Amino acid sequence: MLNIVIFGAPGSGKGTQSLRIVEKYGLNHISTGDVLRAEIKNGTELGQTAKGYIDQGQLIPDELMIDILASVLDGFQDSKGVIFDGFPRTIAQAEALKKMLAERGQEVSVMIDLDVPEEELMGRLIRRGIDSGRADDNEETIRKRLEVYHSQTAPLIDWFKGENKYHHIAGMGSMEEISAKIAQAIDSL
Ligand code: B4P
Repeated sequence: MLNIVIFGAPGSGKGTQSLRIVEKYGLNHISTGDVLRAEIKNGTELGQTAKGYIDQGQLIPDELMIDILASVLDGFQDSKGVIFDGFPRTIAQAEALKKMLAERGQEVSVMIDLDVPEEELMGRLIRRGIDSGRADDNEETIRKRLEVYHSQTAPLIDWFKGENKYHHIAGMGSMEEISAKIAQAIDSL
């Protein structure tokens, strides 16, 4: 089982690279951002709750996110492994993931940290906002998301180092160059 956590600040390339890893290794993919956006699009109660947080650049409460993740994970049958894209984003989520996988006799194989300078992140997300109209890709909300990343999500770097699962990748360069570096890290596991 290959269980990969793809990690990084907003706009670091998690979603982009996850799709490439899924294609190359045939893994299941959980993007918590995509799950929430689908709920918003379908106008569900969960979507309405999530929208309030996402539009403010805030994280959805841990208990809610952990329940969502468990139900998506339970839906995967005969899986070769999973790529966790955008989860965990807090220490509480990381601990919950460790427990959920342990209950299934599994563990995280590696956490890949896509490290991209802040000016580049801002530029990428503003461009995506213009192209896609994503409501949270505007300058004010991006700044808030970056603050939340530094205060609540970046501490996971040390947490995964403590678990001996951390792998740093410099996330500047073409999408192909970054995919090649990620594949090298996965193939060396
Ligand atoms: P996500 O959908 O996870 O969004 P993200 O972190 O903003 O983007 P990502 O990092 O995947 O973007 P990508 O690089 O692919 O989360 C959205 C919101 O949902 C969060 O703010 C939060 O509110 C909520 N949420 C999600 N998960 C949660 C959780 N676990 N707990 C609580 N709340 C949660 O793409 C960025 C752009 O860069 C794209 O346009 C792409 O084309 C471009 N790009 C990618 N690689 C590039 C490269 N090498 N060079 C140039 N451009 C590149």
